[in-house]
Amino acid sequence: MKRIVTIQDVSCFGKCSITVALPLVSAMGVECAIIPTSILSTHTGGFKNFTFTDLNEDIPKIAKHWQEYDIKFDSIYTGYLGNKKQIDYVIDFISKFRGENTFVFVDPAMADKGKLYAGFNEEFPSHMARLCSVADMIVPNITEASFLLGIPYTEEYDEAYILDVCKRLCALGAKKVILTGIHFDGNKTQGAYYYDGETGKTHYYCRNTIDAAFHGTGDTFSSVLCAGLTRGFSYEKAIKIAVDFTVLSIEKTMPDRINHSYGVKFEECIPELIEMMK
Ligand code: PXL
Repeated sequence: MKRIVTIQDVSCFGKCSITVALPLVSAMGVECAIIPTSILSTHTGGFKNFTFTDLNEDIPKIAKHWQEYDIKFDSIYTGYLGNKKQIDYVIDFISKFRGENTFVFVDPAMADKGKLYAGFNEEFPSHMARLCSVADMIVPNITEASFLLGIPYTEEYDEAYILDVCKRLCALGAKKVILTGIHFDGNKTQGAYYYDGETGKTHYYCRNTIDAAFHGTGDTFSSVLCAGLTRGFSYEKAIKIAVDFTVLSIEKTMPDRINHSYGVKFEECIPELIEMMK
């Protein structure tokens, strides 16, 4: 069995980060260890007065204990990180736990729709860019990509622009990029655009756009994608499963979209996820 360690926050209510990664990575038949980096009462999207307690100093302590047992991971999967200090500790963790075949997957979860999430200052993306520079694969949306590169955010683009963004992200140091939420036909469809900085290969997989926004869909996509790639699925298969599962989770939530905008009902789709892997 393959083993992932995911390093991100625990948002106690709201279905994102670790509360999405653990069930989905497990459902995909991959062992999931965790390093919780902060504890929040809810995620920061749409809730007011959420609590935030950082666990910064636990990160090196957990790493040191694991080193005593020579614990190894097939993949290191990072998501939302709350401050610069956590990013520094995570970069240090990667340098200590990266073996020859370790897959380092970084979801620079920090922004959407042109804006940084609540609580991040304008300096934060430069620290996330340092983490991206050591990744085998990064999975930003177009807002995050713009912040990482320090370029204006736009939803008006063509494939040449997207390819250039991918190339510039690889120039930061990331080996492969998957841009999420990419559309080329006036937003009738959207999907994931893959670029391999080593071979120059590209791949695009999209589905019809659903006109609604839910929190945690990026984490749903990343968790399934990282687990699929860790299992050894081809990037085409892993991307297809991750996009199709995210779309299915959104479709299942649509009838209850007003009450449930804080997260998607991915739990009801786990039987289909297992089918998709066959
Ligand atoms: O889903 C990304 C995410 C993770 N963790 C926290 C968040 C968000 C998005 O808003 O606020 C705490």
